[in-house]
Amino acid sequence: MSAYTAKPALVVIPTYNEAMNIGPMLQAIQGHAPEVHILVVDDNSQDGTAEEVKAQQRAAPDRIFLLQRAGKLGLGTAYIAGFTWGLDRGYQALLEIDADFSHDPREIPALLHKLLTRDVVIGSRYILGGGTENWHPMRKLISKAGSLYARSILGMTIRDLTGGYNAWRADVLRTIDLMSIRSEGYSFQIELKYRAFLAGYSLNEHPILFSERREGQSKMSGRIIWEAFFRVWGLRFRHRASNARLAKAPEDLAQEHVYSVAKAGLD
Ligand SMILES: Nc1nc2c(ncn2[C@@H]2O[C@H](COP(=O)(O)OP(=O)(O)OP(=O)(O)O)[C@@H](O)[C@H]2O)c(=O)[nH]1
Ligand SMILES: [Mg+2]
Repeated sequence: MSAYTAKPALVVIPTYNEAMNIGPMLQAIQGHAPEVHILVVDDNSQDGTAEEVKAQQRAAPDRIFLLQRAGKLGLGTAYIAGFTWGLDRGYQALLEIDADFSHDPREIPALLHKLLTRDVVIGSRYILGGGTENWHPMRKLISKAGSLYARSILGMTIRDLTGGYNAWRADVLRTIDLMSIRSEGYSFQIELKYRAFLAGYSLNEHPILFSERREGQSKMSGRIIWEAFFRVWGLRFRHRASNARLAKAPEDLAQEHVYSVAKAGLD
């Protein structure tokens, strides 16, 4: 535990045109979890999002960081860039959260506390105590059915696979080879969890209440929903291929397992 507690957690926030949300969100995170560091990954938003971050950064230059990318490159690569930035700097716990207040920053301490004894903590709308607020019944149905669909194809027991309010131990993110992930949007969230599951890490769900975004517009699209719909099959076939590989090389598997357990024990 010592390495984990020695360095604060890093909260990563991807933003695209979130100027009205990001200032209050940075304030709220600092209010509820004053010890964390925050990295905003902004994709050249044209509404002044980066300027809002810089304004807050002046008051907390050692705790708020900004990664600016050239254009809208997608949620998945924004997280890969943010996680890589954090891993390179030795953060031992990294947390994903949206900028728009759909994810209540009050839950950050609870998610990080659970992470002390788990590898991954998933903010979950679909376990007891969790839920969605003010959602159109159709959106609720699509989201719930999407998680159920992915869960049954991938053979996982996690109830909320598409959510983006999750805490990760650095070990897990290092092991799952972030750079090879090509998914975007919801399927990015599914793939991260699936890779951690395949690598044998323990995934634990923590109930969260998901609210409608506070300001601004959604960046999700029908294309992103369809991407998730088809991509889970690709993930599953890759899983089958890796099972076949492991069946051929049980000694290698044993080696890998011992290695990951030993690594986990170091923290
Ligand atoms: N850097 C970056 N951030 C993005 C991109 N697309 C979305 N985001 C951010 O990712 C988070 C989630 O996107 P949202 O549009 O809120 O998606 P959603 O929560 O599924 O949809 P709503 O409930 O309608 O808001 C927000 O903080 C967005 O600003 C992108 O291409 N690049
Ligand atoms: Mg949102």
